[in-house]
Amino acid sequence: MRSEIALDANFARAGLRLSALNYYFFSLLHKSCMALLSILRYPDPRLHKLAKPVTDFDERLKQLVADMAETMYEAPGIGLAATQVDVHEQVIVIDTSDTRDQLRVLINPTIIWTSDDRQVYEEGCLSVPGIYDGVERPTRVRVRSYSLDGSAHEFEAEGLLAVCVQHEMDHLKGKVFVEYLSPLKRNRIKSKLQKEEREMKKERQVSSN
Ligand code: K1U
Ligand code: ZN
Repeated sequence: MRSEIALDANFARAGLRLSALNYYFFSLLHKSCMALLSILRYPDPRLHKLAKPVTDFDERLKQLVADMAETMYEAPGIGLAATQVDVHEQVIVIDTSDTRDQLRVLINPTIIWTSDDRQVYEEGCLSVPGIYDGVERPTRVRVRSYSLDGSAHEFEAEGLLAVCVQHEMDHLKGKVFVEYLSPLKRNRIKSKLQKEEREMKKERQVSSN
């Protein structure tokens, strides 16, 4: 219920410029058929696919964004790239606010400027559950992207938003944050997650019998 109310406000901010009546019907339609998507887990090879630019700003795209937002809020996460839900198109949702009511939708994003200064942030990833490690990236970035209505926007990000934008844009290029870590750490993480996957598979088999 909380995220339904947040999503109403979030879609309004995310570039869906609709009349009051149209917005009412849109939110009814999307709330009634929003779905939680399953998130690919590292080392799934589909996480390394290159996302294609969005060409059609249509109903299907709005539904994808609604489903991604619901999936991100439910996880919970502060970002989600379409790659992580096995859709290989340049779509990202982000909400780094404490109040969880400031959804950003980035379609076909490009980083047009990065600061020379860099910071290390302890990153996590919904595709690499339970693992957090330091990654160094530019402290500030300037981003150009499109909204759901096809309009172009530019904004400058710093702090957690800058970290999150760069992390999600890496996903669209098929890069997972563990690839910044040493081969030793990466292989340990891979083995841990593969073991967990085998155990979850076994549990699913037992409960289905
Ligand atoms: O998988 C993802 O891409 C989402 C990821 C984004 C991210 C987190 C930290 C640094 C860079 C990018 C997450 O949201 S992991 C979960 C998380 O960090 C978090 C969840 C709820 C509240 C606060 C943080
Ligand atoms: Zn991630």
